[in-house]
Amino acid sequence: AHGYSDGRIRRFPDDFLFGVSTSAYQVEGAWDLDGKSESVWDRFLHKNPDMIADGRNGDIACDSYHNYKRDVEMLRELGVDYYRFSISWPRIMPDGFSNNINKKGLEYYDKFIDELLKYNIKPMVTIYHFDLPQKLQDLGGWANPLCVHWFEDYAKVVFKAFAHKVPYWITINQPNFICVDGYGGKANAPGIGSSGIGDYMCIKNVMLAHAKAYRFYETEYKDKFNGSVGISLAMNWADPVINNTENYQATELYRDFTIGLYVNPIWSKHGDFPSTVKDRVLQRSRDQGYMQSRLPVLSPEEIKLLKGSADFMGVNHYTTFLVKTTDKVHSIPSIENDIGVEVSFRPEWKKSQSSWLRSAPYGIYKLCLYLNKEYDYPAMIVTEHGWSTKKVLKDGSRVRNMREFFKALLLAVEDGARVKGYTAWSLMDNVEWGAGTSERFGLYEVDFESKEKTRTARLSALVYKRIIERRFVEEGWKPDNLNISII
Ligand code: PNW
Repeated sequence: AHGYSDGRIRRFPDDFLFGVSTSAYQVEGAWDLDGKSESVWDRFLHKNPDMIADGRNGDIACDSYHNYKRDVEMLRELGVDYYRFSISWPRIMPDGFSNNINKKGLEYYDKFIDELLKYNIKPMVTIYHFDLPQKLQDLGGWANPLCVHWFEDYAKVVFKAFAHKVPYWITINQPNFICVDGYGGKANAPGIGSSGIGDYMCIKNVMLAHAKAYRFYETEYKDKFNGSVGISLAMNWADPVINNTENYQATELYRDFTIGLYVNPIWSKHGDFPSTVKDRVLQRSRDQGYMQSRLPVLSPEEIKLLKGSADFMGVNHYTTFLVKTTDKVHSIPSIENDIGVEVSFRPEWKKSQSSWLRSAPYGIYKLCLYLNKEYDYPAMIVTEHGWSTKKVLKDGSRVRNMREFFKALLLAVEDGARVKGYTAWSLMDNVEWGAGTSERFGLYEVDFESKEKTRTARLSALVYKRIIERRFVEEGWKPDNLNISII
């Protein structure tokens, strides 16, 4: 129905790279070992244990801090080109600042990176994936403009230690999740609940922090090591629930708030936040009795700093939402009210184990073409895409979701999308933030009850391995059994 059902086999380009992803809080465990200090997620889930769907927090998680050799074995089994993982700020800088650099923390990542390189697996390092040192949260965290410099100092330490070994860098994962869910909302750390205010303060600071880190690498290391530095943005697709002009316009504004707010400053011709978003927040602020906008302004210098500050666009894509307008204006500010829409799913889109995630594979095709049109054919890497199930080894729904996604992605590549790589979320089951381990995203299942946190390949692991080997999607292919081994 969406054009990729013409039966033609499309191959991944020869230089297309395959990887898998995790993040530090979600897999490492060892939350207070060897000098690591408390992160905002440690604090948040220790303080609110009832908020975790199954009560399991990241204190131990997959215990990758001790099991990292097994993790590399799995990467070899899959045959991936690279591994995307994140570094924990409070593990290497327990006070948040560079006065106290934890040698043991650096050693852990150094050993791990060497283990990857030994087997020719390229590290793709996310410098920040949600786990701010609690000590910096006590100073206001990302709502404080000083956080831009705190992050820059942290990024310098990380680059200095690993720039010679790491070809791919992601400064920050999903500013919208950090800010809209963590500072606007209350369900994610640090849970500030200042929607329409704190979220916007955070967004400006996170974007500037990214740009500072990018510029530092550009100046100090680009010539020497020629690595690529990007940022990962959550980019779900959105379509109008019913095709009429009003919903179409609402959908465009929704895209500007969820995609453009983060992409425009870096990739648009003139930089800055989208004018549609600036206009809407100013309008709503005025309606609420505030002469000035709740959305902070980017100065000409800041606009310049941000513009072009990425070698690739990291696309985290999971699903598609349907949008319709609601035109109530509330007296109390919120980003939801600024956007002014309701979102839903098409009832026939298959459900995953996560309420926010339905299968609508055509979304990646439309998203890629939209990004090409709006932002002049940016270089992209899909830095996350995945599917959640219950604890089950025969994960047919994940296999289906992956195959459909690849078919739509390959069609987008054929139609001009410059996608250089794909990263499955996730290598293995892990702690899904507030969802605990009730939602499983892994190609490998993790037995959290066992002392060893035993990892077992799922059907999807074998299918992914096969796709990496053959470089196209074989519709009916099934393995004879669920064994996987290193070849
Ligand atoms: C990502 N949505 O977050 C995160 O980067 C990962 O750490 C996380 O484990 C993974 O998705 C699976 O949850 C998202 O609502 C959270 O569309 C929510 C959405 C997308 C991504």
